Amino acid sequence: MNKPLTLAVVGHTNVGKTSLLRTLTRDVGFGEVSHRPSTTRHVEGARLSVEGEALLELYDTPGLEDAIALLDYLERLDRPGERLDGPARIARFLEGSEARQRFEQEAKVLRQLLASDAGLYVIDAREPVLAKYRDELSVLASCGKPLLPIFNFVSSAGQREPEWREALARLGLHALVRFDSVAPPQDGEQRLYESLALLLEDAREQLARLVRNHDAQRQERRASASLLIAELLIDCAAYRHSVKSNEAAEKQAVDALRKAIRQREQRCVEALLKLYAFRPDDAAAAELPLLDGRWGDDLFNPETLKQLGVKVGGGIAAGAAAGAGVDILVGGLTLGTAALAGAIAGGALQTARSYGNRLLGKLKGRRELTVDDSVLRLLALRQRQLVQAMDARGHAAMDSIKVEMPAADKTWREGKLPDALQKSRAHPQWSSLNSDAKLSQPLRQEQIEALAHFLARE
Ligand SMILES: Nc1nc2c(ncn2[C@@H]2O[C@H](COP(=O)(O)OP(=O)(O)O)[C@@H](O)[C@H]2O)c(=O)[nH]1
Ligand SMILES: [Mg+2]
Repeated sequence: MNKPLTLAVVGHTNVGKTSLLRTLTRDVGFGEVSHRPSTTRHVEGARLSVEGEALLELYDTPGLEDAIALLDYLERLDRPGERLDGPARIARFLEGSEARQRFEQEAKVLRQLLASDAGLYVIDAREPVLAKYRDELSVLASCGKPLLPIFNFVSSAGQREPEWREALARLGLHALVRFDSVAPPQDGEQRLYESLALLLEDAREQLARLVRNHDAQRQERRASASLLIAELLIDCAAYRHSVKSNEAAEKQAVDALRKAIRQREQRCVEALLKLYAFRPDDAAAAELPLLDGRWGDDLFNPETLKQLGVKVGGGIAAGAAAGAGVDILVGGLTLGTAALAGAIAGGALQTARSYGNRLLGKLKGRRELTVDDSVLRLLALRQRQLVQAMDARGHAAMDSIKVEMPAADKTWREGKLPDALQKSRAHPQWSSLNSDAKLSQPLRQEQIEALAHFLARE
């Protein structure tokens, strides 16, 4: 077993050091992130392990606040006739009394860097390269530890990357990584660890393991997300509620159905957020691409469906159920439930639906409420958007998730619905929302997996 590689995350105050740690550890609760300067007052660490083996330790540090004065002070530490090198000067500084008084904050940072294998120097790429930053870099570089500059805020307008590159090159720092901790690039971690491996030859294998593990986890998360979405869709597709055919009872039943579906969607959202290690409210207040956003409230609005480009099927357009997003199928004595179930199972659902209105007018008895195809489409689209947004989101992000419309999601907008959903229509017992649910049926599991597979492949 190797010793974990230790890294000190250093840099000026408020450049995003704590944010970088949050994103690298996928821990939204790490430390305290604030736009106020000097929030991080002491050194705090986090450990990344793979299969129980600690591979990497990251230490957050307070920002360097007075590097100009410190550099002046360091330069005056040489005694007459002496010319100390960087690390010797830092050592002398740390032994002296100023390290416990005036430069207490700076001393904490330098001690941590000296105790680490390397430093990640976080840069707010929007800032001009001011004297205080040059001096800070000069102090840090004189510790004799490898330093990897990390460009944060690179997705912001007005960043000054070229200026920074030049300043870094003058100090002999040529390797650097662009890593925005709020919106990290897809391969951001990989690049970061690979660049580190160039500076730390001995840690190459450890870092490669981290990268592999990172990839594997991403894949696993996606697979689990697909399963969660598949289960949601099957729960909703198989949902069926039989109701007496009178206006009041129907209205009540339709309301209850809508509520149940919304709650079910919210449960899926919460499970997905948890899977991606985000907080429950990271998306609840999110602006959906829809109306101004309470998650789930506009699910049954035909306008919403239109906005999303979901093809609105017969059920919604046809009058009685207009705006309901609910298929009203006709059951009861005359038609016979068996006949109806047969029609559904035989794939004649569309037919049952187009005749729905006419039959409705003629038949009395019980009606069956199910969720319209368009609602299933919308549910699928939304959850997929959420997953995409979380995939691209750093754990340092503070704003709520903004879900953009994926450009090419034709399958769910207008294509034929996957077989698993068609099948589920005929199996009310597959829906956890139905009171007579039998969820452990192998056939149900099979369909969930098939649908998850389909979702993951897209
Ligand atoms: N937009 C954006 N904001 C960031 C990023 N990194 C940090 N911030 C914000 O910058 C501020 C300072 O971040 P923090 O991590 O506390 O900086 P520290 O003092 O260096 O630890 C906070 O308001 C963060 O939300 C980033 O990559 N993009
Ligand atoms: Mg901090």
